[in-house]
Amino acid sequence: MQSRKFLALAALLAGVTGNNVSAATLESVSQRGALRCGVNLELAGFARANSLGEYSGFDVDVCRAVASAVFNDSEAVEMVPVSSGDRFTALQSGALDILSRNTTWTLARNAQFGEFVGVNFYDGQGFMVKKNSGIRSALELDNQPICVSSDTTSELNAADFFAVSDLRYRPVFYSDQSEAATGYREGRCKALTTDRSALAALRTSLDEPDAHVVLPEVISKEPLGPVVAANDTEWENVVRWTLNCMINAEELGVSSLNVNQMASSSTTPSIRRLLGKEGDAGELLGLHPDWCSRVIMQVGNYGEVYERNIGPDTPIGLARGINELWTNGGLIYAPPVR
Ligand SMILES: N[C@@H](CCC(=O)N[C@@H](CS)C(=O)NCC(=O)O)C(=O)O
Repeated sequence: MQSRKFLALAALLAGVTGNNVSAATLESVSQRGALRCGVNLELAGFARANSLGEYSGFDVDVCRAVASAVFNDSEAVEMVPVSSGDRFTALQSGALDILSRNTTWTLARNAQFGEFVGVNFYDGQGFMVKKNSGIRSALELDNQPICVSSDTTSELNAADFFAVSDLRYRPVFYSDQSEAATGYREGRCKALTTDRSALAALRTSLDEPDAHVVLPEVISKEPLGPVVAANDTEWENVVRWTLNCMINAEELGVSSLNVNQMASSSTTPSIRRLLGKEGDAGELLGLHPDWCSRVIMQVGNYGEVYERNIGPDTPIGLARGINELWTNGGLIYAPPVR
């Protein structure tokens, strides 16, 4: 009787598991020898290809970090450029293993399209105008044409902002970024609206960046982060903890410059756990014990990735601001490895 009950339970559990686990992404990625990462078509500092077709940027580095954790090879990534309109369809169709493309975590997207593994950039939406327009506040944009990407949170937030500010909203929609930039440059819109980080990036690609100004208003919360398909907890954890590895490394003072030495001689328990010298973090993720050391060695910690791609010393020139570590008064905070 006892054993029959047990068998029934085991069969039930097997059935439930069979239904819920849709794809073993870690396994299929491993077999393929590369992961497929959906990135922006072109956004300076975040995702951009050089003349050889090699991608780099802040969002691209999330993909490279996961490739380092899984393959010990930051190059084992196939970059798949996706637009704001096709990013979620691409993720759901299985064409992408990760979507890492200035994508805002919202309830509806989480419920419908996939799991956000964390936040790699806390952003907010703003407006950019030509300096010589004389406009110095978004409240001066009543009934002015506003360039905005379709299928974005930008489109929705702008509508909210104009409604609550009692201003008339005149959106000019575009589905292609270069078209929008051209439209804005040629004066078809008085302002361009999207995430402020993207405005900073787009500004650098205009002929005379100094002739444009980002207005002071921040009209929304845009927590940007990588997304994976739903129903694959194992893969979700690999991507989530790769991001957490980079954040924890910065907090613990582990960088690409000292990771080897830290791995061999640090006696700090949290550093030893992060770098696979103690505990079973790698095993729990289905990865090599050195998974996080490899990420830091090949890609760097969160701060290094930030400074290299979008920090104050780059053309994008974004101060850390709220994207400082929590220990420095910012919002960047990763749960512990233990
Ligand atoms: N974070 C926002 C906006 C992201 C977004 O797609 N921004 C624009 C401006 S940078 C863009 O990439 N447009 C190009 C395109 O539509 O492919 C979202 O997740 O909806």
